[in-house]
Amino acid sequence: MDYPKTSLVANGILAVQETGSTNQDLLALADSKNHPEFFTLITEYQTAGRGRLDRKWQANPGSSVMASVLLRPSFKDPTGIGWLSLMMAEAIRTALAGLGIESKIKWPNDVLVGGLKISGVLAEANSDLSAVVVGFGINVTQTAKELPTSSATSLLIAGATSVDRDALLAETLRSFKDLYLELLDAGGDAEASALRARIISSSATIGELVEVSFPDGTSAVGEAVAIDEGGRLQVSTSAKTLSVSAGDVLHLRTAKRED
Ligand code: BT5
Repeated sequence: MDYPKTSLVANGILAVQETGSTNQDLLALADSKNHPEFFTLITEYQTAGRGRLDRKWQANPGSSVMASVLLRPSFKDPTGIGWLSLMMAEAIRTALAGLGIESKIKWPNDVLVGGLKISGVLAEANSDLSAVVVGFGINVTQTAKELPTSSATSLLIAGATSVDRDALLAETLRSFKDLYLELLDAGGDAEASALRARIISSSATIGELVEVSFPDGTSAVGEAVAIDEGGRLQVSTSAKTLSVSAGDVLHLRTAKRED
């Protein structure tokens, strides 16, 4: 498939029919320094699509938008990097709103429609943090049977038929670029760029009773009360307020309603 609209927004694109993982490929390309910021790698199918924590992202050929964008952040404030996944989720939310689909952001990297996951974002950096790749998948034409889990949904299921995947990707990148350049102008300070306020107003997680599962296997239950200046989720438990930078979040009231 061709991506003429995306070409106008990205700073160079490469669209491949199939690959292992666009994030993995773009991280490898980033090291050569030949590719500029906003260079975008797109594919129709991934054989080893990555989620966080060694999980998989699965989508059948041609069913989705799957792409990774290259950034070379020069924030004076390193907390800026913590915001990149949320920023892409907000850009996707904005692009979906343009199609008439209301969505919310589930901290740290999901976009939900009606409580179900329509999109996931994965930001990965190279070892010296000189390049960051932000990859995302948006489910477009999958039927319920074609989706990998019952907690997933697609634009088709949400009622948006005949979606132009090129236009959706172009709008997502346009919106991301605006947010990123604002954050850059503010030196990486999410407060000054109003990014934090915007993410909070789009959040499905703030105000929820959540169970956070940490990468070390421990977990905690509390109310998600805020997102701090570094993009970390603040969870108020009976003992103390936790500042969570990495973990999985289960919205307990929603999970109960779905039982
Ligand atoms: C994510 O991880 O949601 C990040 C997904 C990022 C995918 C993009 S595609 C382009 C780029 N290249 C890559 O290799 N990756 C990025 P996480 O929060 O860990 O969620 C993973 C979980 O989401 C899986 O364990 C499944 O339960 C679920 N899942 C997998 N495929 C899905 C899909 N198509 N729709 C909804 N949920 C899915």
